[in-house]
Amino acid sequence: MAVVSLSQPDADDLDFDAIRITGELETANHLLDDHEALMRFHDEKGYVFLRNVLDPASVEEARAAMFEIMERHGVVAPGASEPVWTGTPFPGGMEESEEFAGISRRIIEHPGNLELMARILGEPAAMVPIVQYRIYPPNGPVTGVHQDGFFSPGIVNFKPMWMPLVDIDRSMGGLMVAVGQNKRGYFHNLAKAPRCPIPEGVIEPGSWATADYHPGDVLVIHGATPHASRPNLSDRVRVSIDTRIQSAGNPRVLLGTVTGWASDRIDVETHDGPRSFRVDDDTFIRILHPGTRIPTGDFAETVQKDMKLAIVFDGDHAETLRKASEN
Ligand SMILES: O=C(O)CCC(=O)C(=O)O
Ligand SMILES: [Fe+2]
Repeated sequence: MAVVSLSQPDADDLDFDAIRITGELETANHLLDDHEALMRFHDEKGYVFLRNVLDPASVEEARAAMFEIMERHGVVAPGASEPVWTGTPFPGGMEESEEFAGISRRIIEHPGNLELMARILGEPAAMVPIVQYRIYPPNGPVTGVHQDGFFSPGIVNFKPMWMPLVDIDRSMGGLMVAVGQNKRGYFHNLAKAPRCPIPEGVIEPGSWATADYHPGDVLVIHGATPHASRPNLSDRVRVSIDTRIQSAGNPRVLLGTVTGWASDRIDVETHDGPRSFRVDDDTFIRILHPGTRIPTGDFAETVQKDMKLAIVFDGDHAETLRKASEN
């Protein structure tokens, strides 16, 4: 179907606090050997929830790395094995901090996990260099209702995935998903740019579902599925990673280091050598802060040599230029 977004200048924004979760996410482990059936489930329900599928040692390694960072910031006690909050706040806006670099790549590129990713995609998988690491203490940040695909135009064959690294029960702010609401285009309200909040009354109120999550689980979210986190009302820290996977054979996102540019062009050095892409009004430019779009007219003055960017491309056209969050 044609993907549309809403434009409703007078609409009320969706009332987050009024959302009631009435459903339970279903696991799809039994469909892992039947990719067609797995994708039917994904397209119908808008998610794929897999219980205890990541290699345990790789999860333990990621968990230990996150705990080390939490310890360093005093968020958990030294030597803590459970994410009990000390009361020390964790600074906001750290989701893409350099401190975390490599944790996601190590978990995704673990051979056993790559095999799982290939079963999810139906072909060999690769990591997308866009990752958020979340260390969310009680009453910390809450992620509002959004559809990932709306914010990443051009990523046609990627799959967002969310991985809990501690037990995340319902009091701790795990994800809720609007089941089956992925088939009606984007709900984001273009009339209220740049935030484009989803209006009240468009998502089926009875569609919300969640689960108690455990390390080793993977939740794949359809790019058009509305989802959000819940507030963390517990005494523990919510620790999770969200990243994306894509086709290894036909990637649409690559990591590049800026080597040159003009107002309508960007040159980058990539893993596989130098590449150039066209930049125009259809390029979604988010090179300083991933949440802020920069007009194409400002591109040439804003971009800098050696910037690391995630580039979503279609042929030689840059669909999205985004500050890279992982290398
Ligand atoms: O963990 C969160 O708070 C949000 C995660 C998310 O939006 C995602 O994985 O796409
Ligand atoms: Fe998301």
